[in-house]
Amino acid sequence: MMRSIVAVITVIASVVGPVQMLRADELSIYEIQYTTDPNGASPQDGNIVDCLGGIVTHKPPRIKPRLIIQDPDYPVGWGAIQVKDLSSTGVFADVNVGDWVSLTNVLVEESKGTTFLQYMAENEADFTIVSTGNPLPEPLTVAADEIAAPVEDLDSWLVANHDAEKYESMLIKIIDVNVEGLGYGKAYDNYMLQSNADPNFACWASDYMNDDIAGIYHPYVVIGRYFCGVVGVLEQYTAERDGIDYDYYQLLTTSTADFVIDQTADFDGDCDVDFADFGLFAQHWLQTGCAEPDWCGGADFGDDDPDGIVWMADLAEFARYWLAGN
Ligand SMILES: [Ca+2]
Ligand SMILES: [Ca+2]
Ligand SMILES: [Ca+2]
Ligand SMILES: [Ca+2]
Repeated sequence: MMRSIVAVITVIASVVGPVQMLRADELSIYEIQYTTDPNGASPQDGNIVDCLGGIVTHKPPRIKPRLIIQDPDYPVGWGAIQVKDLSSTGVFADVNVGDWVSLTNVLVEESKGTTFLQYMAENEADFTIVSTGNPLPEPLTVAADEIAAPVEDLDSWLVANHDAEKYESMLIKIIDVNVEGLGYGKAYDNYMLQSNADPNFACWASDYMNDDIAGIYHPYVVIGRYFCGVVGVLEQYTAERDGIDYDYYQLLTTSTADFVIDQTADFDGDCDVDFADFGLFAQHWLQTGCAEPDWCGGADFGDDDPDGIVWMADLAEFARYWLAGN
């Protein structure tokens, strides 16, 4: 009998390997973030996990060391997460934007509404720079109402729902907005970006993670300012201050480049320059008699002033904007 038990254990051990080798598979960011819970908390909250990680999209200045990483395999939601160095030993000093970082033994923790991978020495957390120089994921363009501003009540500012949760920590872009208010939020550093397409829609933004901040806000952020587009990392924030409860999502800009002001070659008005814009430009190819105010749909915009015909000079100009991404 004893011999047969030993034999069975030996067989099991040979299949599953030594006990100390047993560990959960590495989780993708998606597997950590994805939830159907209306409150949006990670199903891994409280667990110590290994994570396949993602590309570092931002390494914010001035605050407790952290990385924001995004997995480009999940471009439409649940694809990014924040990593915070709670050991404060400068472990991420040599990590750069564009590096792909994977992590082991990090604690998944919901903190003030946002899911973090907490990097703690006592858990023997570790990380690997898997590759460097990766292109950053393209910011996902969303409508302002998809990350809607919270609704004010007597003693609260709360979002109506957590539908924006899937964008948490992802690079996203909203287009065609104006700055319509300053001084919102728990730290009074939020501003309102109101949609020009539908003024009923607005979202909150903040510059506290911006490399190029001056004072509370980036210098571009003034009441009434128009932006073709604003890019940022979305963060949820929950807190109580002065008897007021807050629960909101804020678009966190990362640098001056996140404020898109002018897109000269953006022919379809979506605040980028891509193949769709080239299609509209090409419709005017070799058109003559271009004149004010339309200048052949704007296609007569070559590097000298408009000359009335859409030809090589205009194509070269378009190509310059296309290559520059604006
Ligand atoms: Ca959240
Ligand atoms: Ca989350
Ligand atoms: Ca465009
Ligand atoms: Ca021309």
